[in-house]
Amino acid sequence: PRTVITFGTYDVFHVGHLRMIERAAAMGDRLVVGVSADALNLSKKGREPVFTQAERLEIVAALKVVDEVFIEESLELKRHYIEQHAADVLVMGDDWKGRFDEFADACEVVYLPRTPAISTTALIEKISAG
Ligand code: C2G
Repeated sequence: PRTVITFGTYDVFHVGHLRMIERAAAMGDRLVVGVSADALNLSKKGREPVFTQAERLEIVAALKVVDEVFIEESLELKRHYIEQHAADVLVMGDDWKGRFDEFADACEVVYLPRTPAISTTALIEKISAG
């Protein structure tokens, strides 16, 4: 079986997240998703996520196409996660294009186009504007 791995914060879960996860799942037989830890998100984006890592993990784990989830503690552990889950393919959105090419010796690395015009940041702004 071909195992696919993908990573994300998935905060304020939206259809852009869903489509990326569904397309990742379609690339193999088994999908493993790493959900960014709260601390990782804070260091990466400079803000606390709206939902905690436990809540974000629970939402992603409930998706029909997701077989396994885990908390991604650090960006530096990507190779470890790929090996631990015996991933054959790493799928990432093209906002990360080129950033994970170094893992091409461990698995296939694929960047998929993002869904345009939707983001957690834009949603937060829309909601706070009232
Ligand atoms: N995404 C998308 N379309 C959008 C928004 C997001 O396809 N409009 C995809 C992203 O490209 C990513 C996934 O949804 O593949 C999760 O997005 P984020 O939660 O923003 O992920 P990010 O914080 O970039 O975390 O190890 C890397 C990080 O954990 C990735």
